[in-house]
Amino acid sequence: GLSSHGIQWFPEVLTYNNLKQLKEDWKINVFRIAMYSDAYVANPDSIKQKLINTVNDCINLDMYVIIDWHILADNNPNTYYEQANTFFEEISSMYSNNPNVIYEICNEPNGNNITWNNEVKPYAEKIIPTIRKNSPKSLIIVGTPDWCKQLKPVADNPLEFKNIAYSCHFYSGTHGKELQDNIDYALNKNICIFVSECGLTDASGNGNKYFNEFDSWINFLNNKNISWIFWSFANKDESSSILSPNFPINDSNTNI
Ligand code: DCB
Repeated sequence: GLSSHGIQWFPEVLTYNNLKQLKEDWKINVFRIAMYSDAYVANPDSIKQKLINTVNDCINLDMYVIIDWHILADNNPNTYYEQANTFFEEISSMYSNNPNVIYEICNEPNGNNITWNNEVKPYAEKIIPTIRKNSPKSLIIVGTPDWCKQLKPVADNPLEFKNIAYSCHFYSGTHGKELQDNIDYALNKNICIFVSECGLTDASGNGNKYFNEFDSWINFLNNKNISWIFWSFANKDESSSILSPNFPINDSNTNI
């Protein structure tokens, strides 16, 4: 699948026509909507409306759609816990029991003092019941510490809910065997891993493109039946964007 960039920055490319081409020509079957938590908190109504429009487009195209509460600069998922809880309460009652919709409750917890046991797991233990009350069987993806690379503490102390996947993110210019070993460690403990974001640049989302390293990552994931989503469907002037900066975003006849 593909991930949007922050929908507060690149909303224009998220049209029904573009999503349809991604499904029919690019053969994606899942689209991730990155809704940055700090942008949502600053401007909830308009950001949420853009998210809802895109979720509906993906459902109408019969794709999976991931609603990504994209924490990043806020490091700790508990920073905006109240807002996250209200958001997931509302959105999961709106899409109650819809099998297309997948919930990703915190993009990338990060920072040296943000641990699985003390910060991320307690957050997940509060948000998951909020979603499950409205939509008992929905798949929920939970972020892991250190920008979704620290899988061992998770595998040693997993959540006690069903239908949970844990996210692992890689950028092939920066991350390699060490992170793959973490995935193997988790799989050996029967932990479900979902690569809800990855790229072929370095971890900044810019710089050179590392195609060979990316291909070997995809072989690794395919061998283990792990789903992956590419960052990003945007026309930002950076090497992780799949559209060029001069992509004609306002032309509904454009072929991607
Ligand atoms: C993740 C974030 C995602 C970020 C990409 C590339 O961050 F989930 O939001 O996207 O990976 O860094 C970038 C955009 C830029 C934007 C920037 C800030 O491409 O256009 O300016 O977000 O919003 C990661 C992933 C891994 C690591 C670090 C970061 N890592 N990070 O392993 O160190 O620092 O954001």
